[in-house]
Amino acid sequence: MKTALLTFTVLLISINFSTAQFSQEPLPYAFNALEPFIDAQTMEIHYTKHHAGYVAKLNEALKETGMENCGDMSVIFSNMSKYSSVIRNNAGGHFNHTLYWKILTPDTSVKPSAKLLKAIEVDFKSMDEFKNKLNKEAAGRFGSGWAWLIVTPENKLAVVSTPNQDNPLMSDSPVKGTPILGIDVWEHAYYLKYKNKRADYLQAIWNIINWETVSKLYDEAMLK
Ligand code: MN3
Repeated sequence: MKTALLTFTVLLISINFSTAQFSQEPLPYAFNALEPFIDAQTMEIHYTKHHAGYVAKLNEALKETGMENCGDMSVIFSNMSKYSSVIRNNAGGHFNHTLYWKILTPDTSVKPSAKLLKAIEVDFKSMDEFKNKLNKEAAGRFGSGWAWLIVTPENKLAVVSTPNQDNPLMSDSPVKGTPILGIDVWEHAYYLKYKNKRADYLQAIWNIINWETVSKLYDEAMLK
């Protein structure tokens, strides 16, 4: 009986330890759904190779360091400097892409909530000024990285950018806040269709922003 219980316990522990901590959510639309603004091949490679790669490498790195049961992503981000650069890059990569898929939509008719629109007008003067500011930040990010609309700790909206797969939730990020919209400006996000013309990708992406999701994330961030 004791042996059986021990075997059962060992089995439970081994199942627990072999469970991958993080996984990709299904893409909420087809690979070709964002055409012509983002092409199907880019979406497929981006989701099944790049994002999937970040998740696999993150789980592997956590397992190697015995940290696979460290908790959720916020635990990693709030203690960022304690983790290796492999965990940093791949945890960021997983979180950032999960947000990116969510804030895009094939439905080109969605609008921001009245509350979010008001906040954008207060903090950036107008929707156009906001878009220009974000595009400028995204175009100006040298090399690979992200441009964000964040809710700051003071509950203001701000446009910032971060290098590589960093984001404003990381405890050692020079810009801090809750991202509610993130634009991937790595070349893998646009190069097949737009080649070197990052600015064209940045113009096109405004057609497919899921303002419903961004508005919901804004409400959630304001409650924090
Ligand atoms: Mn990417």
